[in-house]
Amino acid sequence: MKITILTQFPDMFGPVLSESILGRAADKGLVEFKVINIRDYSVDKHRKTDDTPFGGGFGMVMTPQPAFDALKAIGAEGKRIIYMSPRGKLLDKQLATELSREEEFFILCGHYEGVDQRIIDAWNMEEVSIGDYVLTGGELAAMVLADAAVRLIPGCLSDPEAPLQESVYSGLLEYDQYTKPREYEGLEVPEVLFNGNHRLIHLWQFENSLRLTKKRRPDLFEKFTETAEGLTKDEKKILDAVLLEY
Ligand code: 6GU
Repeated sequence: MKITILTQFPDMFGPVLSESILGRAADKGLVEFKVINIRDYSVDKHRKTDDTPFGGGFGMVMTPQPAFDALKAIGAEGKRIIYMSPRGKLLDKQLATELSREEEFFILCGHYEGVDQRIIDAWNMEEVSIGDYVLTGGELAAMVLADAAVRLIPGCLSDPEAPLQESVYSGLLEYDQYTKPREYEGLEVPEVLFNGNHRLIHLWQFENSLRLTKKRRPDLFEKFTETAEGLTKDEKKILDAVLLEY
């Protein structure tokens, strides 16, 4: 997969794309990141990329010329282009999964008050937001989107089942995790995790996930109870008990 990011702040991306799991995915050849500085395409003598908004208002708006020329120069015509914006549709697991299967896509990061609408319209961009809050720019959001998509590329994570078992991908929040030591400053790990009975351990984890999801994300919990299929007898019993609680 190839992901090309267009930004006025290319330096923000360095370590995020080269370290840890994203860096390893790039080393393995699963993904190629390219970061393009929009300023490099500005024909303005001060390399300006934004200007004041028509109609008045606060902030600066990205001008069409540098973005159009950058997009033409990198061959983005007819390609999937995402514009990171708090006005966009919310990033979720469906979109992350879909993007993880793309051969190539582009991400435009805006700043200040946004970009000239003609950039979005003429290049048929898809607006994507990462949540109901406003960031100072699209760069952090672009990194979130790239991370969420790349980790789902087959071969990126060591265990291919991992993404399916975790939190939102299974429909429930992930259960509590513990590691060594067994006792730390008088704090103990739940006894069930040591009894070697994988069925009991699984049921404890299932119950823990159910309770947590019901409390924190009633929306996900309701969806899970409506669509839950293929539960074992024991799992159903636990679900019924959790459903009956307060
Ligand atoms: Cl994609 N961009 C900005 N600037 N703010 C956001 C966002 C994106 N998603 C949520 N807030």
